[in-house]
Amino acid sequence: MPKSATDKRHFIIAAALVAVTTVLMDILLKAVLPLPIQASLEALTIDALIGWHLSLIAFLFSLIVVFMLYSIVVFRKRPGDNSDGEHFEGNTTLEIIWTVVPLIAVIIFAFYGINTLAEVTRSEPNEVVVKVNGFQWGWSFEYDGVLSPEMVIPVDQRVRLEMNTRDVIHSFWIPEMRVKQDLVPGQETILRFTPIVTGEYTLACAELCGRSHWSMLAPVRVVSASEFDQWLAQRRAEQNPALVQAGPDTE
Ligand SMILES: [Cu+2]
Repeated sequence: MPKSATDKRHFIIAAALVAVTTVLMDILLKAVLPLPIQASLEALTIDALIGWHLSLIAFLFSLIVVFMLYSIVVFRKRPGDNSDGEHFEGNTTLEIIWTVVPLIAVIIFAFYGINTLAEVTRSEPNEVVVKVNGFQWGWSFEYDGVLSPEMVIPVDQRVRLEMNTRDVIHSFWIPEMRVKQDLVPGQETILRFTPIVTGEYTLACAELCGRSHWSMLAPVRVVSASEFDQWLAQRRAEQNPALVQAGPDTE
């Protein structure tokens, strides 16, 4: 077989092995990734981005490891062969390819990332506003003057959290919603998401913030719109009976 044909055969075999390994690594990575349920619209968007990243990681891993292992095994030193390897210097075409292709991939992913961020952080009219207060070591929530130790939010409605901390940096994180945002002393930070699955979740602080950081948890309930209105009216009545008696304009 002429040398160029042999090279071509090696390349085709290695490329086929890269393709198969990419698919297997992609399946493996996505199977072992311990992601909780997708309970918000943002979870769908963010997981799609994570998925593409994992596919790219699977491909790059396979490209490097398969070519390396193939070379180690197929081109190993045979008994009695003491000859040197063939001498060659550089390959301009190859260098152009491995510069331009990753550059294009990085640009595509940058645009994809920017679009995802814009989508996840977008504002909407009629957002449900919750003021979130973080402190060492707990959370409190306020709905237009109504205080609550648990966070209750309506399903399928965009929530805007206006977050403040009275001491150190904390971080608001409900894994099922995927989004995460720091609370910074002296500066209000905003976090938006749209819950799509009713149920009970746990809010955790995701920033190491002191001795009892581990216990900085709060219950979160995603309920139907009518249940939310009922809950809010009830809490308002409990906290300020005078306001409720004053008339409907206090709602
Ligand atoms: Cu904290």
